[in-house]
Amino acid sequence: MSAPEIKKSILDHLTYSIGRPPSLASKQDYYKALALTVRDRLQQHWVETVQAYLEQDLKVACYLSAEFLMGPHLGNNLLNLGIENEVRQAVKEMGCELDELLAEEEEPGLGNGGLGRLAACYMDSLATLERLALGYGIRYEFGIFDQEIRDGWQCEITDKWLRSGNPWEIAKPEITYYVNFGGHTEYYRDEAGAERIRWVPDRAVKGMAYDTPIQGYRVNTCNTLRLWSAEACESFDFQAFNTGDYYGAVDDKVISETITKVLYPNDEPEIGKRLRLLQQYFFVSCSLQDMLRLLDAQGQPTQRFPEKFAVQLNDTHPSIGVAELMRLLVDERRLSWEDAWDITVLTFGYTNHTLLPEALETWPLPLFRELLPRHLEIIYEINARFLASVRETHHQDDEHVKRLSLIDENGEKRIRMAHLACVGSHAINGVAALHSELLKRSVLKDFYELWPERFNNKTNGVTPRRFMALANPKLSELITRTIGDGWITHTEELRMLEPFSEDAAFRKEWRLVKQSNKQQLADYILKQTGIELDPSWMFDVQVKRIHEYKRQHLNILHVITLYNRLKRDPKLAIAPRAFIFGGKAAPGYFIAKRIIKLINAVGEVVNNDPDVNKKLRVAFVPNFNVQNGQLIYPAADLSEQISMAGKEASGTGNMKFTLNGALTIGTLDGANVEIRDEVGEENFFLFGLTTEETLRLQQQGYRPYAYVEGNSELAEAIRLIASGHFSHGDTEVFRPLVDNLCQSDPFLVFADYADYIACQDKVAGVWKDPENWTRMSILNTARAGKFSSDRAIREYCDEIWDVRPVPIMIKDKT
Ligand code: GLG
Repeated sequence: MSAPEIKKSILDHLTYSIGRPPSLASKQDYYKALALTVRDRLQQHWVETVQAYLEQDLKVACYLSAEFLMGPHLGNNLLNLGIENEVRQAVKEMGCELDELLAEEEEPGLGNGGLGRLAACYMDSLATLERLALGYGIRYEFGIFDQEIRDGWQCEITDKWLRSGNPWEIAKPEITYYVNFGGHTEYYRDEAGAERIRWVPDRAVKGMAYDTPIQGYRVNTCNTLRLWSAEACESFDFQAFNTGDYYGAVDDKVISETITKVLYPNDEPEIGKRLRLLQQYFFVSCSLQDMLRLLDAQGQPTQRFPEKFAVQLNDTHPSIGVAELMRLLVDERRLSWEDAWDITVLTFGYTNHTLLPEALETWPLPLFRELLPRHLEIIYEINARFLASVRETHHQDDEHVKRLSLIDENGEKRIRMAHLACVGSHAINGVAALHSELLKRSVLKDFYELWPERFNNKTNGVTPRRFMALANPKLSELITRTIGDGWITHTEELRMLEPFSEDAAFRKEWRLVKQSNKQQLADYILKQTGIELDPSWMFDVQVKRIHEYKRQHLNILHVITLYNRLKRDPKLAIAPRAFIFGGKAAPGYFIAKRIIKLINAVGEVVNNDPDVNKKLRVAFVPNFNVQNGQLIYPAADLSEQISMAGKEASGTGNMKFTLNGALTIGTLDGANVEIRDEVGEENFFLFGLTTEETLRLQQQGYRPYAYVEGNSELAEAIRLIASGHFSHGDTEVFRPLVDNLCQSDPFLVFADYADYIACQDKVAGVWKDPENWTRMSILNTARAGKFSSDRAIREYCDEIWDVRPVPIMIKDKT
């Protein structure tokens, strides 16, 4: 597409789609007209992709996820289509700057953190690797809240991302399904006289599809992200309307539409909320009905379902799908239980994303019975058959059988969704090598002993398109100029950079790029917070959800330690550092919200104290999201990956930093282990207890206060927080945090403190030699190729889904 063609299309859309003369059009109007121009182009690819699917007997990867954290579409689509320069020129001729139009886009924040962003990276890689795929999820009217910081505290603002419309989605009113809830089940005889069961629900909701095209990088494949929105079946209850109860008549509509109103803002959920179960069942039922319709549309028999669809469960959120597919096959399609079960197990794969026991989903039995009575019966039947086979073939004792059961009978009975997912899937994977091992040893041990062949590892990955090519254009230009652009789709080629780490001229260019990225971030932070950062300082960054296990408070203890050292000796020669934090806390997570307050409180004191603020600064970037993440990762010198070992399943931010040349200070947790293996231990700052050591320490009886007594710097830091030094004398505000650490410290912050500080001192030493730091930075990027989501998706496709590449030809390119 040439610049003049783009210009014409934008003007056409201004007139015909938006209805504004150019003289009256706002930036938002121009953004939309441009988005529609780009979307037209995607639609051509999309139609050809669907055509290929219909004509050939192809298998589709279906990624079921309650979250897709896509980030802004425009920039990414321009990159993947390869038309950024033409568009920049076209809009310039119309008096606009492309960057201004890019800034007009509301970020679709339909996810909390790593899990939702992983789904988005996987969609990018599936299209780029020319694999047919459908992402199925929920079109939340309100995504993850916007975070504002007021007086150091997090405030949550509703995310009205649809307020100006969404040019990327296409409503498909013809693709709708009914989803039932409640009621009871009953026996009946079918035409052949056989006794069957049917579900008599007492409510129904309609799910409508909204499709977003997902364009691969420089290929013709364009896949679909299909998100379901809930609607009332009828806008009015006519019965009530006729009797004059007008408001009562629309009640049902209001209730139905609340199902997809809002994303639950918990990253590691523990809440057993009814609406959450409704959301899960709603989107899973729509998605499975949609697959069956696609199968019918191709004239394929139901038996072929697993040959046509590989369905991946992104955590347990969609695991009700196991029972729903059984219901659709047995009750509605009248397959035998055995045939239906074979299809189900061949179809599903299950990815586990967490070992935290409080995050493993279970539903109270009464709630489940009330909403999904038929599914409860099906789960009972699955469980009965499963446990009978376990007793028979494995001669398991009662204790063992109890542990495997889909129903937790300790206390109030609950359905264990992870167990349902394991029983109903032929493949079960963790998201990093360590995590997959720990799964087999802890939460899923009994299942591993039963079916070792089902277990496998799929280390997470991130897309190098968004997180390098788009987010870090300057580094990308330097890399491409040096080794060609093959790395964008074959990140293993980044290895060709290794010899350049010895080239002083190249190192200088590398440093200049980093410097300029840091200046850009500093400008952004100044604008957002009023805090001034010097880009010649080390940028030490921790951005991720705020959670005790991720230990942002360990990081802030380091800041306080340096503060104390400088206060004692203002002339102390320390390497100047900017500590940059960002991340949202779940609105109901009391301690996490105090950690945010503490970071800001320490920042206020440090940044305003002339004794220290020439060497230390602290900034909390409000509202960390995909968009500002794209500014942050390229500007980091040091990446903080300091979770307690054994708690972070993988992490993906760690990979984004490494790809962009940050050095990592980290524990042996999640994918950090593999990052260190790849980049070399001499290019990674390791500290902290190992998983085994943490377990041993906790078994022996951990006494956090003993560490305070044994370490004067730690004692001083804790004393200062408790004394109100950072809170205008208020000794109450941080008391819960201090008490929690001194009394229980569940994530071993104190136990790891001394080693963390020693390691940070080492970091500071290495920083003093910029040539060596740059050498290490280059080697980090050069050796990070494994962490591309392309590698991860190839593994899923080859080892679990059996989904092969299908190049899409554009037949008529007029
Ligand atoms: C989880 C984990 C992360 C993981 C991510 C994607 O906590 O460690 O990287 O999924 O697998 N809840 C999450 O974000």
